[in-house]
Amino acid sequence: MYYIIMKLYMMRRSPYARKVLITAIEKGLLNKITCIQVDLRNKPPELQQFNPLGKIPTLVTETGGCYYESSIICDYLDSLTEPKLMPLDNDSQLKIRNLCGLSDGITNLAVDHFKETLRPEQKQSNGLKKKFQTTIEASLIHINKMLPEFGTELSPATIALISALGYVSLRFPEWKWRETLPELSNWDLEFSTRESVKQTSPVD
Ligand SMILES: N[C@@H](CCC(=O)N[C@@H](CS)C(=O)NCC(=O)O)C(=O)O
Repeated sequence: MYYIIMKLYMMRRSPYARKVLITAIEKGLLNKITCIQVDLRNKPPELQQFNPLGKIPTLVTETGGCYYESSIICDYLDSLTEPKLMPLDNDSQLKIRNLCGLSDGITNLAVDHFKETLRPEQKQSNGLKKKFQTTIEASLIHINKMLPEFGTELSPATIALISALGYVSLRFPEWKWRETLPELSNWDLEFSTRESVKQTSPVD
């Protein structure tokens, strides 16, 4: 039994925070976490004290320990309860972390692309935006061909991909990846009825 009350600095639409929330729900830990919504333009000073990077998600444990990266926060939460989302053997772990890296890479590009669209229009680089979009689309095509590697069981890798796809759909609905990549769309839809995925679905 866990009596730990943790603090999660987060934003509702952050794809990184979503990975943590899905993990927390799946691990039965959400009621042990106080979620603190952060306005990135006006960050609470204590966030900076815990995490000098000022990034979200940041998880603070009851004893004041701090976890800085979404994947590490997910690892930590996974360590607290059974059954584990991460497989136990080293080779499987390496494979899962590799797929996480690919999925998080898409998220990083989509976040960078979205940030570019927030700049004053005359300052935006169309070349950069095109490069982000082309790389994301190529990565989605690549992943579409390797879905068996991700599998259909919930794991850190599937959570990372679900979050990446949700964020791309939220920010760039006009890309219509569901129409061009129906296998990937069906894979994603299979998870969409899961309570943790439904509850954390990003809204604009
Ligand atoms: N690699 C980090 C990325 C976290 C990240 O970039 N978060 C963004 C929001 S989605 C952030 O905190 N930006 C605020 C800032 O850089 O000041 C993770 O996986 O946790």
